[in-house]
Amino acid sequence: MSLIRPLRLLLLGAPGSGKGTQTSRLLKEFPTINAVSSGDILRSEIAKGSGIGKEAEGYIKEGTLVPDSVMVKLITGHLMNPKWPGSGEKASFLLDGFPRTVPQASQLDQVLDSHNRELNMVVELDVDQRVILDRIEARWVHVPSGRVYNLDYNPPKKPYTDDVTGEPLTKRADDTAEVFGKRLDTYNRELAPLKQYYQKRGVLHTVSGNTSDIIYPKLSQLIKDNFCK
Ligand code: G5P
Ligand code: MG
Repeated sequence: MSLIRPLRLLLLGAPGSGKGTQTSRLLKEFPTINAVSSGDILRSEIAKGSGIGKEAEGYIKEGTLVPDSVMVKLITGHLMNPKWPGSGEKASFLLDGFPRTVPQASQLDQVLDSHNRELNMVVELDVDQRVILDRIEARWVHVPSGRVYNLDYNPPKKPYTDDVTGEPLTKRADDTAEVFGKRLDTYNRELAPLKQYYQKRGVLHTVSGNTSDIIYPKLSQLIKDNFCK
């Protein structure tokens, strides 16, 4: 499906609500979208052993947020990098996991607005938080690509192995019941002011459902209604 004008989308959603899952599905249906996941970028920095990775690792393991200044620099640097296909004025992009505080949102807006690339759709994935913990405990990931599996819901073809590269899958260090509880608390604390911020900008939508199969058609339709006709 092709877009008739650039989509600049942010997905908001609790840990495990399915932001990564919805992103992969959107990229299949709308191949011109370029996606950025702040969590995936941080995990690849950790895997590389970079300075930012070393700084971020402790926060992630604790289930707390990496400081706003670090995140804004890291992600806006990515969005503005001319080598990234999503960086042009006419390009479409999707943000997964950034911004997640009001200071991050307003600093990102300053950068994007000054390049005529303001966010034009923010969608909250509203999933009952009681169904999420089971998913997280069954999640396995392929860090280099960001591909996400679930032993029950979307298992890899070969157990604990990435479908595309054949490399082993790993568990995320923050996918334990204890750390997950903290991540959820952090999300719930930041969500209301962030939603209010985007509501004022007139770009906020919410899609509700307790499985990704229920949410996806609603999300896809929202994009088609606003960006395909
Ligand atoms: P992340 O990496 O952004 P979270 O906590 O926001 O992490 P997470 O855990 O990556 O979000 P998700 O992407 O919303 O969750 O969910 P997902 O991976 O698609 O789905 C979860 C699991 O459920 C998968 O196994 C999937 O297969 C399965 N699943 C999906 N749908 C269904 C379904 O319908 N049914 C079932 N049964 N299963 C399903 O951030 C990590 C950390 O990085 C730092 C923070 O420390 C953060 O905690 N960070 C930031 N810090 C500051 N500012 C920022 N902007 C930051 N961004 C990241
Ligand atoms: Mg994710």
